[in-house]
Amino acid sequence: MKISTKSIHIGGEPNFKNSGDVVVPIHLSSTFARERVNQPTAGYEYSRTGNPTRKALERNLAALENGRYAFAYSSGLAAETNALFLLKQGDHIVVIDDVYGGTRRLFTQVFSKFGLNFSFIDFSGDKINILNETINKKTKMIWLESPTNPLLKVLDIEKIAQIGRKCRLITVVDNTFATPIYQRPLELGADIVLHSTTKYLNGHSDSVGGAIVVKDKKLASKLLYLQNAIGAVLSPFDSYLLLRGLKTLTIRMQKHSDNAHKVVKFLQSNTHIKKINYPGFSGMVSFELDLNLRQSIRFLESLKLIHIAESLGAVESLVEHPATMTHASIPYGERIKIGLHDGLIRLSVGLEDVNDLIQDLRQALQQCVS
Ligand code: P1T
Repeated sequence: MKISTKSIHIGGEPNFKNSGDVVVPIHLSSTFARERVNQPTAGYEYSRTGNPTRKALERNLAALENGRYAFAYSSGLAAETNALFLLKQGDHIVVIDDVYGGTRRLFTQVFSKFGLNFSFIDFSGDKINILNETINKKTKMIWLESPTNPLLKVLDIEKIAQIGRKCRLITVVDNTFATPIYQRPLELGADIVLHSTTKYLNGHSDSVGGAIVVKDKKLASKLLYLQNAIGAVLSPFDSYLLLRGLKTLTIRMQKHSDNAHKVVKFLQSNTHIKKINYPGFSGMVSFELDLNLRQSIRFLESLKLIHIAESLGAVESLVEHPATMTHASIPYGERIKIGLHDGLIRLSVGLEDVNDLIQDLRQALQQCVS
């Protein structure tokens, strides 16, 4: 089955013994009655442990990433929390330097208190060998986003996963920006693929969620245990919304990508833009304005159609200022070292008519320098 077919059908197969629904019903029951003490009905006991709507979603997500097991959580950060709880005190994790600000905050401000140690380094492109120098006896995990947030660097997942395998590490790939339409990390040798489903997978800015997909049975049984023990699970209603959003993932991603290509072409013609980051697929673009902080803010506030908002990957275009919004929790020196300057703007190109988007960007660029 091709991915667009999987996203519509897997997990939602009609049950002809019941009513034959073609849409997965929302099972709100928090618990499930059983006839015998030792026999949960159809495998369900309690909705934190397992819920039929969430299960349908998890089957769909596993299929999309070509994995075998999927787990849905109440947010992307909850998914990350579950992945980190695979480790123990004293373990070391090598992390790509350009990650979502909230991810860095979770690692440096929360998990470091419990004895996990993190090295944030740039191992993109020909800097990949830095990995070998940074990995030590205590290293247990390599963590990356590709494309990264917000500089949109594309990493060589296959080579990184090879290094991970050789050193017996768990390679985690946050696939939020690429989605399984453009990149399937498990096929490239990664052990864990992770998503903030809040973004492209749901696609409509009306649900916060996260997911993990794996192939390995042992890893899956540890994650299943943690999902229940930690309890940050996705609700039945959000699971339904996500299943609904996923049905149009392929077609949405094609249009995000088409629109982004055209927006990039327009931005290239503007003299106030000194650098554009666009990986050539998906709908995320970031660019650096040759302007001061005040003018950059003025640009954002002059946009009429494109909303200034955190988050990305939805039908409506969103724009944000990483230095003061999504990555504000990173100390100034660190931020500049990574390359997150005050003039950097991140744009999530939505599904509007691209000429309306370009017109909005054009008038805002004129406003901010006038
Ligand atoms: O917001 P949440 O669903 O908890 O997901 C966290 C997260 C994880 N990974 C990546 C790559 C992300 O971009 C995010 C969340 N990012 C934003 C809210 C943002 O505007 O970048």
